[in-house]
Amino acid sequence: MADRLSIQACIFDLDGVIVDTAKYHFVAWRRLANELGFDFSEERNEQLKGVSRVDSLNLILEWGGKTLSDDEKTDWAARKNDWYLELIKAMQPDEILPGVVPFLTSLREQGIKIGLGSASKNARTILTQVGILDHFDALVDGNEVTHGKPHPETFLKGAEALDTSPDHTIVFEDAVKGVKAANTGGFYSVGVGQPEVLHEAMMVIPGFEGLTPVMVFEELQRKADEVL
Ligand code: B16
Ligand code: MG
Repeated sequence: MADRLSIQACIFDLDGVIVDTAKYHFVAWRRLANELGFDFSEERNEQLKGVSRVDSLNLILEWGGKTLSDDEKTDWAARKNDWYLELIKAMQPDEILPGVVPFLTSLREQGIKIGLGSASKNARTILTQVGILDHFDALVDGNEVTHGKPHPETFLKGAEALDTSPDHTIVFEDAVKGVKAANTGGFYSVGVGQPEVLHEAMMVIPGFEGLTPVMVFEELQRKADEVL
């Protein structure tokens, strides 16, 4: 039997874990592509999950075979963000993914600290818009990091802000790059999505509906015991 897990904090990715903003990113990126004279599919949009704004733009331009100067890239990225902000302005609390609020509430009741670790520079706006900003003790977003996921900086800064360490912290992530970031940083990693895609995560959940923190702690403990 491994040492008992002593979890002090949980850090959540935003897009794909707390809310599904990928659909709004897709609409805005697609508008950008169309205005530049090409298109891309929803399947390709999957590859943009968890990827920073500038890296997403570079990928999309590559798909469309377009070359832009740095100044032009800055302009188009700003335009895309304006369209995206316009879309998320209409978001409502019912867009919080099922089971997330009860899960966060239960963590708080158990004295476990809660952080957000997102690549998005709009994370605070989104959490405010859907009314759950006050569930979080610390927020690390795209404005605060130099290295995007799979670099662990986002989550390491989150753990620091929560005054804890990776070996006492669980990261919830829907993107392969985010799971890698959590693992590299020495965190417990929980994938949110499909096990075939997120096989590097220590455990995978389909979502938070019907899930309690204790269920996650016990499953992670079971995995830790299996390793020994
Ligand atoms: P922004 P996450 C990521 O959020 C999105 O998954 C990704 O599609 C987006 O490009 C990135 O944030 C940057 O977003 O343009 O709002 O700064 O999954 O890390 O919460
Ligand atoms: Mg995500």
